[in-house]
Amino acid sequence: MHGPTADLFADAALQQPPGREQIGEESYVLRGYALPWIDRLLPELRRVLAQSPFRQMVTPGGFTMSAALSSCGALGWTTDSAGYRYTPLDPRSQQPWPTMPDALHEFATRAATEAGFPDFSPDACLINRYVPGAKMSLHQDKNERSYTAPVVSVSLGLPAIFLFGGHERSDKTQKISLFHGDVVVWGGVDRLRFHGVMPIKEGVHPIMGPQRINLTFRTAG
Ligand code: MD3
Ligand code: FE
Repeated sequence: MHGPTADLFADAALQQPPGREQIGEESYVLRGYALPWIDRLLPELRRVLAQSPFRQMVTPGGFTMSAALSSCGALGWTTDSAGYRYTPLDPRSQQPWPTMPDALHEFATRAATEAGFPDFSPDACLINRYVPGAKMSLHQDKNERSYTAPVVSVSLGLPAIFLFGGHERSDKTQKISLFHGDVVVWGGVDRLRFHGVMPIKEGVHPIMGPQRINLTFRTAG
């Protein structure tokens, strides 16, 4: 077969479904997927942060993280001199983390379904805040009890350059730009790949102001 028909099929085979970019064997960027949800998500996020405000945490090695963190859901991720772990209590208040708002849970399960993970039910939502200059060094997420569930992340505010590496720290990384409203779903074989965030560039986002907030939904327990 020759001519325009053959080209049409060749192109179709290379294309992702609209708005779904594959970035790994089982990982997808859903561009702008959160935009229709923003007006439902932000008030819930504000409620969560009023109860458990952002705080900068210290790594077991004694370094203060440049990103500030909070959590909602049954389990929240924390770090201090004793190590990285999930806890049922906010160490700052010694009270349970704020419950995960229904809108956040529903959002995360729908996004996961969109990427081929229809059974996702997160029990932890980690909330990272980056001001310009803040970054996250290359790491693996290894504190969850099981790695069969995917991770769903949503980027809000200032853009970021996300670094997606391989299974060894020294593996080459690909750079992926993430913008306000972008959602990424990481599953299966990609779950333990090294990843990080380059220092956030100076700027002011029209809705979120001079910051980037990233939510990651996980099955931790
Ligand atoms: C890829 N956060 O909180 S979210 C983290 O933008 C973290 O705040 C970054 O890495 C951020 O641990 C990236 C995307 C993400 C989260 C978990 C992953 C990517 C992942 C686990 C495995 C592979
Ligand atoms: Fe991570």
